[in-house]
Amino acid sequence: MKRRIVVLVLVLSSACFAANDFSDAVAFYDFEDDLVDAVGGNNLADVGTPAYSTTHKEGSKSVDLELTDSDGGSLANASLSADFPGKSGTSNTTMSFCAWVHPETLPPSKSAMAIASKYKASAGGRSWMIRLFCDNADADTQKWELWKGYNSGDSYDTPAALSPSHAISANQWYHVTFTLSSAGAWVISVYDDTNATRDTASGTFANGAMSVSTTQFLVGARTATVGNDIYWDGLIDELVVFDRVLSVAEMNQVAAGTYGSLSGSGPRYYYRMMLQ
Ligand SMILES: [Ca+2]
Ligand SMILES: [Ca+2]
Ligand SMILES: [Ca+2]
Repeated sequence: MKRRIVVLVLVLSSACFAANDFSDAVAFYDFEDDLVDAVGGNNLADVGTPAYSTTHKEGSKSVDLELTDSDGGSLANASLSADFPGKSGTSNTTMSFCAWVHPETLPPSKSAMAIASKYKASAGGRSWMIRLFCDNADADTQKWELWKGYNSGDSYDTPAALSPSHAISANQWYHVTFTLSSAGAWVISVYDDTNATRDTASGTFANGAMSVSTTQFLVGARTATVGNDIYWDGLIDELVVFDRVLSVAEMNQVAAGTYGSLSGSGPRYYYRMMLQ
């Protein structure tokens, strides 16, 4: 039998595909005038009155959350997709998180601003939270912090922190990422867009896996015992949640806009093979 292989090679310029492909993500918010999840159906409801800014890192807009208006986005636990990290009734304890953030102000001493959370600051509600914190125990240094609950969300580990090599400033872009494994291993890695530097810290939480909880998913705030608190002040863009641990190399791809199947640095090839 005659067998012929026809290979069609299509060379795609990376310039034509300078955007991430998040089709393998749990949730992806591009913040182009709304709080819609482009991949997982985890659409957020407005908290306060979020606005949209043309200062952006992806597409043409970012979301602009005002501290003074208590702005954010929320989705109840029961409405989260089945693969969402920390969803109650699941074993979803492995995750990665990426977002571009551009604070308009910095938190004062002993204060924090949450980028995103599934974390209620009371018993039973603690899963995960990423935030910016002004550490009064360390000369009021601004740090990125990852919080994780355990013991059915009743308790929390000593927070993981990243102190970057350049001081964190208002009105600059940072690509903030973290990963969390089911064994409690964590990585916080932040790309400072202004200084073109990446800082990474890693470790293992003492108390194992993250607790799942019935706490809502919040962008730009934390769930308090009553209402929400530690609101974010500033811009957030290209927020993405995964149910696996990304490598730092993949975090770099996300920051560079080259993450996903039809993207990459340099030409990519598409093979169509027909066996006859
Ligand atoms: Ca955008
Ligand atoms: Ca603003
Ligand atoms: Ca503001």
